[in-house]
Amino acid sequence: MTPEQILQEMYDQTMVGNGPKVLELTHQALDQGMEPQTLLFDSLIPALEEVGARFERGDYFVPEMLVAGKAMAGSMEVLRPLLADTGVETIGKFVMGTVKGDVHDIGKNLVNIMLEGAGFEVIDLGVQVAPEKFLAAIEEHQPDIVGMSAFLTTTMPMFKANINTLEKAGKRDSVIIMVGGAPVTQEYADAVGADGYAADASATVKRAKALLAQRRAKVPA
Ligand code: B12
Repeated sequence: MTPEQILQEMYDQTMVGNGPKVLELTHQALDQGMEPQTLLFDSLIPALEEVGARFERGDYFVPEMLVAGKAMAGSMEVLRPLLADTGVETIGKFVMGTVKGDVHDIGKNLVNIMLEGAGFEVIDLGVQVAPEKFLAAIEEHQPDIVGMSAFLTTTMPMFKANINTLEKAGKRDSVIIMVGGAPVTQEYADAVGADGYAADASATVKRAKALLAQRRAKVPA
């Protein structure tokens, strides 16, 4: 198969949630020397975007979203070590979680991979993370940045709830807070009082580095 054929086939098989085939194609593509980023950005992510669009139109239902998500996640497990170059020196600590009430984790996991690749130590709290759990993780790990992910308009208000909990505990100013997820915008991030927002994983890495540099320039180590 040509690289274009592999990307197309991977897209089609992700859309129908054929995990084993997507995994096989992932290995085949890598064996042929294709870049992991190409598989991610030119096949897997577009496939999930289309799955979301079909769900919105009523052509797909939750089970279809679930199997498509699983198919992508299986491939990401193979791509993860290739994207996250472990040789990089640690540049900062990042605690990350999907907010309470929300189980979407594919976008968050992708951000984690890219952050690790850029040299961040990432502590992943998983999904459905309650405000108290974010607080406990901050107290335990003392991260530079806390990232909160939300994929539902109904769970986005948890950003504010989390920030309120940190404020009450006197921890708000000890961390940089970044928020993200499909429905989140810069305006929303500003409205809840987050320090940073990014629309995708590579923008998150850039923004995280910039926020960290700003903070370190202000606070002498
Ligand atoms: C797969 C999927 C699921 C899977 C999730 C599997 C999993 N393990 O994640 C399952 C089937 C479980 C699911 C369930 C539901 N889902 Co759903 N799901 C999706 C789908 C198709 C893809 C999401 C995804 O992973 N995309 C791929 C990644 C790579 O997305 P991304 O946005 O590009 O990610 C980037 C950024 O967001 C950013 N980012 C992400 N996190 C963070 C964090 C920080 C700090 C930063 C800075 C950046 C950042 O970086 C990421 C990487 O580049 C979307 C459609 C869509 N277009 O988003 C719907 C979607 C999010 N789901 C939706 C809905 C409605 C639901 C359900 C309520 C359905 C139902 N009736 O039960 C449930 C809710 C369950 C719950 N309580 O959470 C709606 C939400 C609508 C809304 N406006 O709120 C969407 C938009 C579908 C649609 N078009 O209607 N879903």
